[in-house]
Amino acid sequence: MTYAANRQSLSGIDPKRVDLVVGDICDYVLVNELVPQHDAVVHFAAETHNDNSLHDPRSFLNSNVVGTFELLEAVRHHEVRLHHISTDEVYGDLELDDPQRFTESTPYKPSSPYSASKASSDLLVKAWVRSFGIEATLSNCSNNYGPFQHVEKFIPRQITNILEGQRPKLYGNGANVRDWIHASDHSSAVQRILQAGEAGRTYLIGADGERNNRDVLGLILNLMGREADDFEWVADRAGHDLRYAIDSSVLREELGWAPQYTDLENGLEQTIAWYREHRSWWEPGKAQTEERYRVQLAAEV
Ligand code: TDX
Repeated sequence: MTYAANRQSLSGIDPKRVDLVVGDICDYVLVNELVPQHDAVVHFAAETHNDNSLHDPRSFLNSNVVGTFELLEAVRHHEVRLHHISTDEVYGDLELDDPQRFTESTPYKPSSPYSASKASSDLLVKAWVRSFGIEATLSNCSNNYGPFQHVEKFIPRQITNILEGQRPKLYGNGANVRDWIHASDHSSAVQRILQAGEAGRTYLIGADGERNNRDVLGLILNLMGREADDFEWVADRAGHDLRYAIDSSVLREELGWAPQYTDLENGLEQTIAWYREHRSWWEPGKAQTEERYRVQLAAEV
């Protein structure tokens, strides 16, 4: 339960289907008690926000690298299947006009403390597969959006800013491209890999959703009835990756997966409606998040 967790996310789920164990994945004793009680471990736990990693990298090394190491040791000793969740950011970034997209064989070239920590965790998983023969699969997914996303992330930050009467914030010149996928599609891909993925393999997850940040913000402003220029330019992120793009054809062709959300505007409309209807979910953490951004920006000046 770090700052990014929210107990309200479990409301509405049948309590008989979920056991919430509050603990740290770096806690060797706890992890070794829990892992043998399960058929599989799906390892989503991570520090994920690039901006935070530029200001406090230590927690990223702890959760993402040491935490993954502890899980690997536990699944090795108890012979439990692992699926490791990771990010397209491990591959670095692409030029805007590069015809190539990331594939399973693209070399690793992470840029930020966050992406370097995720790349490290991926390499640990691959080493445990090769050296110890653990039964593990990996997936690297593009940028997620949808309900329940923390308000530090680009899309919910701008939606909730508008709902609170603040102007959205765009970094740099807004030309950076992200490859958007709805969180439900990410989840269905993970489930498919768990069911049918081949041990030791990496699968790339993406929904052909490349858009630059300015265009995405333009869609949000339009859907929320604001003028196209009703936002603020703010200082660029240090080392800001220019473009991510995923080629997910292996997942589609070999495992028969396909995304359900193929229209970003439609997905954004539903996401905006969700944030409008779930103020009690995001409001308590909003001021703290914006305060963290304010402090981070002040430290850069
Ligand atoms: O206020 C903002 N203004 C802005 O222009 C914020 C928060 C972001 N941005 C830009 C930076 C990025 O180009 O929007 C883009 C998306 O930013 P984030 O939501 O911070 O995502 P990103 O850095 O691309 O990383 C995300 O996708 C890959 C997740 O945070 C990672 O965990 C995931 O691995």
